[in-house]
Amino acid sequence: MSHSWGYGPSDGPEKWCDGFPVANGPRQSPIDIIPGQTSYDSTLKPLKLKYDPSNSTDILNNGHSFQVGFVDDVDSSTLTGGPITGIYRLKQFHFHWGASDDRGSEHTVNGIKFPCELHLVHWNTKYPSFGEAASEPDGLAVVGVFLKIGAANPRLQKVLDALGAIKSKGKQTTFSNFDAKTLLPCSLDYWTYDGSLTTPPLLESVTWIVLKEPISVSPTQDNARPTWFTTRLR
Ligand code: 3J3
Ligand code: ZN
Repeated sequence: MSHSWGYGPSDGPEKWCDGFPVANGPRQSPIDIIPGQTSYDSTLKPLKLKYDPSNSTDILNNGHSFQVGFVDDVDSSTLTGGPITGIYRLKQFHFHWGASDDRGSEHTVNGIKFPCELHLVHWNTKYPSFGEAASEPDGLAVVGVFLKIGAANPRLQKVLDALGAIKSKGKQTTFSNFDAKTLLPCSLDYWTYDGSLTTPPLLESVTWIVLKEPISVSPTQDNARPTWFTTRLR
């Protein structure tokens, strides 16, 4: 039986444990990142993100967010290095946002919420597929990028311009030749921890890699956020 979930008073995060008991597990995400309580690990390597723009396929309204999908049957859009071992393939990216600029991100830094958070979802190629990797403790690696209100970000505009075509759940449209690397900040310095998917099924299979440097989005661009997800208040 599939458990419906959302962000309202009757189906929001406080209720997710009813349908997804792992919500009470030991490595649930998101978390509050407190930089003063983190430790530097000299054994960690720099992140290596190699994305092939020709791998982007479509943009989908999945009812909880919109996600841009990528061809993931070849090693041409990959994450290597950083805290992970092996090769992880890019599956999709999506965003989390709120109904106003004072909230929206899933992770927080010293208790501060950002207006939006980008997640680039990758899966470990030691497993045969995304679906099988998603249930393994080292199956997924998600790169999180905070968005702060500031200068207009032209590299976001192609994504925002596509939203008008996917206003209802299940709608998708072609989204080709998009270079996901253009969404990354200059610095790839990161915090990392072992956690979970931040929405149901909340599987505890994610190596989180949260970039320290946010990217910018202008107030006008941020107001382009889909209002049709108004129930997804964070
Ligand atoms: O539920 C969907 C699944 O149907 C499929 O679309 C999959 C592949 O794109 O992504 C999700 S997921 O459950 O695997 N998923 C939850 C939301 C992965 C990405 C999201 O998790 S998060 O921790 O990055 N926010
Ligand atoms: Zn996410």
